[in-house]
Amino acid sequence: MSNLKEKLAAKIEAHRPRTVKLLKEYGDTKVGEVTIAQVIGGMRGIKSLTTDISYLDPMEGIRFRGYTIPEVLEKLPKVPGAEMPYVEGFFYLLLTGDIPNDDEVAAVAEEFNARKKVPQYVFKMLRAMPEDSHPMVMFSAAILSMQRESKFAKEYAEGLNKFDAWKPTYEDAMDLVAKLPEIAAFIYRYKYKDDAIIEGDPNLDMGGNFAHMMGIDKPYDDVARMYFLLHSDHESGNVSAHTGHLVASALSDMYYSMSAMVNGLAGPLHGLANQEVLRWIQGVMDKMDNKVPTEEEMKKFVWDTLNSGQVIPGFGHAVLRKTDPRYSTQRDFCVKHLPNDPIFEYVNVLYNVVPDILVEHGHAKNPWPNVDAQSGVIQWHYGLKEYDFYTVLFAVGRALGVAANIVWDRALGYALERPKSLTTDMLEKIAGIK
Ligand code: CMX
Repeated sequence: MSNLKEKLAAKIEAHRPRTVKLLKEYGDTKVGEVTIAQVIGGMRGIKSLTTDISYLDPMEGIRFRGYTIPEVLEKLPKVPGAEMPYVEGFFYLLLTGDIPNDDEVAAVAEEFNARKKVPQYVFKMLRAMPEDSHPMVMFSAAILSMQRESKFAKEYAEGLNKFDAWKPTYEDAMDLVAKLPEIAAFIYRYKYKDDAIIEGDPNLDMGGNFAHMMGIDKPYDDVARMYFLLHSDHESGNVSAHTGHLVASALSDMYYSMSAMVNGLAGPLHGLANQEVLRWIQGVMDKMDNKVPTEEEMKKFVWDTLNSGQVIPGFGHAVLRKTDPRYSTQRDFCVKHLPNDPIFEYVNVLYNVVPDILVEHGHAKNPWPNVDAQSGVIQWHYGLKEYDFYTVLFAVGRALGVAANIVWDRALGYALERPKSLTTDMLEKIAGIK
């Protein structure tokens, strides 16, 4: 049995007084000011959430529990013979802030194995859905259908002390995270591979088992590990993480919250951008008869998209102001494993032309590529060409961060979210127009 829950209990006990002190003694201290542009403009930049799981610096990019992506990849225990670390060890890091040792990782892997069996009714329900249901709809519905399994919901109904609320939440997190790769692989094989389901292998780690169930050979196991890790968390304000947190703030359990998180991720301005990138590139490939365009030719395609009032998927970001390190890590992987892949060449040409064009276009605050610009090409290379499925992979990864956050939300008793709305009249009065 893993020591994760005991370790978490000690961390939580040590952390609680910090939150209590901030609230009780410094509750009136100002954090910042809010402008009308922020109120109308999607609350951009308003400092109004707390998380210790990750922090996103606009210039440096993401740090998970204080570690940059290269540091995480270097420090976490690796699967023997693999380049990438155990997803299980990464989840341990997100939850506790500590780099686990080999034994601790093995124990979490064992625990996930014990929890990963998906109830049969989930598969039955998925099979009953319309054939053209988007995989994200299937994924979200599968998670929601398991709400009846929630240990938090059961204990809450029986009367749960708020200081203990994190314990069944943790159980739900472990139960659900363990099952997500199984559900995702099922959806893929059912929908795109004639229902030829591949059973999981209990001897494999989460990434290795996912590759096995997808039916894709090495090094796709490392692709899966890298992908889940990179997509896990991007602090709390992005749509998926924020949705998960918001829904959980009503004490809706992990299943309700995670299903909602998936729905937020399914928007084309957020996680769905990874399928949009591939769709956009495929459109160019069709027009170019699969020839890699010159930079001049590519510029024309980019301008055509912008002039028709559409965004260039995979570029820009609400917080980042430089190339996303998640893009760079995936690019390094491509350089090493698939340097001559034709779609990788497209992605490279795009990297060379899009930022200058977006600057000239004058709208986007950040002209640089984000995580989604580079992720689809790797999936495509290893045979996963059904790009409607890409955001499900993002969702399996994002669930790690959202689950860790919700456990800590309960542990620290974070409040029900309830920001205040104003009317346009009121804003006009504040602005001095009326
Ligand atoms: N192509 C064209 N125009 C873009 C653009 C892009 N890639 N990125 C931003 N813009 C435009 C916006 O549409 C907006 O236009 P208007 O002023 O006409 O409304 C303007 O530039 C200002 O936007 P911004 O402040 O720079 O960006 P936002 O914080 O509003 O939005 C994001 C961020 C990611 C939604 C936006 O950059 C975008 O639409 N990118 C393309 C889609 C994408 O790749 N999304 C994935 C992001 C990562 C993820 O969450 O997975």
